[in-house]
Amino acid sequence: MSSLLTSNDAIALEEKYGAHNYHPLPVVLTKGEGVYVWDVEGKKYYDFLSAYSAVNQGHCHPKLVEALTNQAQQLTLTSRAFYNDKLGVYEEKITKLFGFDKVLPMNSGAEAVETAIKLTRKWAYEVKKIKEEEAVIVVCENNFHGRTTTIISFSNDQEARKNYGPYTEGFVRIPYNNIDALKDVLTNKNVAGFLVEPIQGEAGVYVPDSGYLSAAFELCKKNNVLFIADEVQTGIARTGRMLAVDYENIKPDVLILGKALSGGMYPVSAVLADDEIMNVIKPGQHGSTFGGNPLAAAVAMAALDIVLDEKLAENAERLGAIFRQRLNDFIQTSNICSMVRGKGLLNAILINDTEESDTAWNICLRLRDNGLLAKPTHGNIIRFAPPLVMNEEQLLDCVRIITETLKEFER
Ligand code: IF1
Repeated sequence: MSSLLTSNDAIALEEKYGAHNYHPLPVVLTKGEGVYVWDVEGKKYYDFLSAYSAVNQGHCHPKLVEALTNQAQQLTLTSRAFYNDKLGVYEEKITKLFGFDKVLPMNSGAEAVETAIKLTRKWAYEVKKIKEEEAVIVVCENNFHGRTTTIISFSNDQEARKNYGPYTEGFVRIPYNNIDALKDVLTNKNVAGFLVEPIQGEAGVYVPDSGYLSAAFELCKKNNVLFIADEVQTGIARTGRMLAVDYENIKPDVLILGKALSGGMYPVSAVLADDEIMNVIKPGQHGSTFGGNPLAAAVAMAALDIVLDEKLAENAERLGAIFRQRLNDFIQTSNICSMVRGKGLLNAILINDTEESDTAWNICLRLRDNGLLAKPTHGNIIRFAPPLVMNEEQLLDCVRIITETLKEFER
């Protein structure tokens, strides 16, 4: 398959006419199928990023394409001014699947995080009876929850927040994976919620100590504080369970989903909670034009079915263990790579060089030449997150490509 554009043409067009808010790896993709993508010159690659864990079900999954195209020929958007025949069916499916009374459907992950923040504040004032305008939400150092003005207000990543002020108030940041820090901050009776990623993705796939999330959950319960799990990146089977919090048998008070909730086919996000929390939002108090549209509902139902029918969580757990084992074997004799960490098929390696070096970037350029696409997160960390439909043979082929490429950078 080739495209009318050459890679250089496509890159030049984006350079000239597109905002420079990204610095993509120089590869121009024109087709995706399962674990593979092709560039405009016809070269084939393993996709080891999955659009930041949005394409867990694999590129252009036939059942997703079928759900999208069938619904697209019937009804795509009514707005919530009227009912439609897909939303209620989807709401019943997703609430029963994750065990909550209700869902509030949105579009992007950031919109779902913003919805969770508004929901938590409203619950704080109307149920917990915190004095209005004084609710505090606790977040973690090195968090990533999206890029709206409020969300970057509680980020400590200067790239994400600098010169976007004035910033939204009402957030306190504590160290991640530090239960004493949470205990201390919860002495403040104005704390309404604790917003946390079960694994910090963008920060570099930081997996907290076993027991941290359940201890945090118990502390929140004890202090009548909502435990808000942002599973936009870790959810939908990515870490080897349907949700990353499942490893510690936690049912969050508020659950945030996005990305692979649609399998990358359409922007779909969701906030789930039980009635005592969700019912604080009354008609006209929150919403969005596209939130809960029939096209999104149809795609999300198919995306969830694929995860269950194809046992993607089990596959992610099994292949993730093989991946980390093989990379750890390699690390024993490597001086370029010092660590591999992650859960399921959300993993990252640390490159033995400074944050400022471009070694990780250069390794990703060589991985591209060798037929595998990945991208560094911060500085010297490379995230590896293939679609969860990968099989063992393909995974071992990717391990070969990764280790052979890393060897080229051995000192
Ligand atoms: C970019 C990062 C990943 C997320 C979590 C909410 C959102 C995200 C845990 C917001 C989005 C995306 C955003 C995208 C790159 C990617 C990313 F590098 F930015 F941080 F995955 F790690 N919660 N993450 O990871 O969801 O509004 O994007 O749908 O902005 O560059 P969104």
